[in-house]
Amino acid sequence: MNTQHSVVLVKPDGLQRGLVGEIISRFERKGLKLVAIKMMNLTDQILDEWYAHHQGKPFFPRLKSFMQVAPNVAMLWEGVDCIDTVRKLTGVTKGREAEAGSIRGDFSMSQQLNLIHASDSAEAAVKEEKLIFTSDEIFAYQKDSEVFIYSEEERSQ
Ligand code: 3AN
Repeated sequence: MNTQHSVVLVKPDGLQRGLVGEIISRFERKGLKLVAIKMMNLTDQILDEWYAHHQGKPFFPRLKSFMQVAPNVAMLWEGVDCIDTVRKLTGVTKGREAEAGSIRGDFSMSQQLNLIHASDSAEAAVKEEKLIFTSDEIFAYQKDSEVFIYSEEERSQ
């Protein structure tokens, strides 16, 4: 099967608001496969690389310190076209503009406190997976329900 990985972080606001289970549940119910999960404090070094595209912007220092006020829950999800699927379930960056039905659309009012990070490209997913997970934290296993999630044709591609 031609699958991708997507890195998801439930950020400090999601953890504080008790939304970890809700967020995991949305990806599980969609049919994505959880292949890694852990709780961690994000270091300055990780955040500088993680948000390299925001370096120099006025909100960057605030964003960094916000990401360190509590641990993050990091996950790796797997599926066909996983990156776009996870972004769709996540919703656009500004919570109050995100589509109803998406995680941000249903639970966030803010641009910074938007609960969740999700990889936005294949290149970002590879970079983020390396920054967060070691190979022994990522699990390869057979998900038996996959025969009811993807067609035979999709599974053979
Ligand atoms: P997304 O999280 O939707 O991929 P990015 O990569 O543009 O959006 O932004 C990364 C994070 O930076 C966001 N999740 C949000 O917490 C924060 N952020 C983005 N833009 C702003 C902004 N204008 N003001 C404050 N925080 C921001």
